[in-house]
Amino acid sequence: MNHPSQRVILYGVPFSQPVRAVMWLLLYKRLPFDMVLVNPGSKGDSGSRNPTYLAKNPGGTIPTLEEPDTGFVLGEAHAILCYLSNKHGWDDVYPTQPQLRAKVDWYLHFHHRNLREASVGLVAPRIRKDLDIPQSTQQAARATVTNALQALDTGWLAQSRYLAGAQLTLADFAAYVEIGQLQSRFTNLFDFEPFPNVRRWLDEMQRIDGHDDIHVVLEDLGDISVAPPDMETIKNANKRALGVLKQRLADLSP
Ligand SMILES: N[C@@H](CCC(=O)N[C@@H](CS)C(=O)NCC(=O)O)C(=O)O
Repeated sequence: MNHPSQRVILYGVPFSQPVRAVMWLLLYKRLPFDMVLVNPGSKGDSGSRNPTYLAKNPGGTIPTLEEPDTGFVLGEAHAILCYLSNKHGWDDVYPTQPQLRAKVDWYLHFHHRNLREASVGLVAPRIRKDLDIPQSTQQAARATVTNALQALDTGWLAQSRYLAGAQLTLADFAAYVEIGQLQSRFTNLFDFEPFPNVRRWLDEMQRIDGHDDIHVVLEDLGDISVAPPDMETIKNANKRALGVLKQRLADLSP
């Protein structure tokens, strides 16, 4: 039995893409956890740039994972996904066969200067007007995302059902939280028409257990391609997403 005090703690907000990747894996594997709200970039009490949080994760970003029973703390979404899979023996999503595992790692490394730019250059400029992200940065990010999707479409996803082969792996969770958010059913910030293999994979990923639970926040924000959402809408979307997550976690508890 998973006593509440032994549950892992995940720090972050559901709107954060790397946080969603970890939430999704935990829900998919039905491992109960506690979520502690940490606002990205804020220096306030519950902010990722507050000294209390920086003591856990000096990089000041979400997500961070903490194991209350061992005191172990870990940052970086991909490191967290790999650690959880190693610890719990989730070999289906993180295969132990060296070459299969290396293909998952290949995507996880590739992700950072490629599909991750979707958030930095396409989504963030609409959500965080205060950051004043220059047009040139946004254009460069769109070009990077387009090239990366081309590589996925003509490479990885042309050869196999999922990114690293025939099975769903950590690579798919990590990639979908960036790519999936851009679809017309969510933010509507990218046209996937030229990428048939990516579209096929997006459809598959939407059928994976936990998808709908972790995308409540985006469903509530809706199409942001024309008008950016106001702070109240973002706050309420995160709030409802946490409520749904709480309910889902209660269902998982023995
Ligand atoms: N490479 C990191 C990226 C994490 C990241 O950039 N998180 C954003 C939210 S989506 C954040 O915490 N930003 C706040 C800040 O940089 O101050 C990971 O995958 O965990």
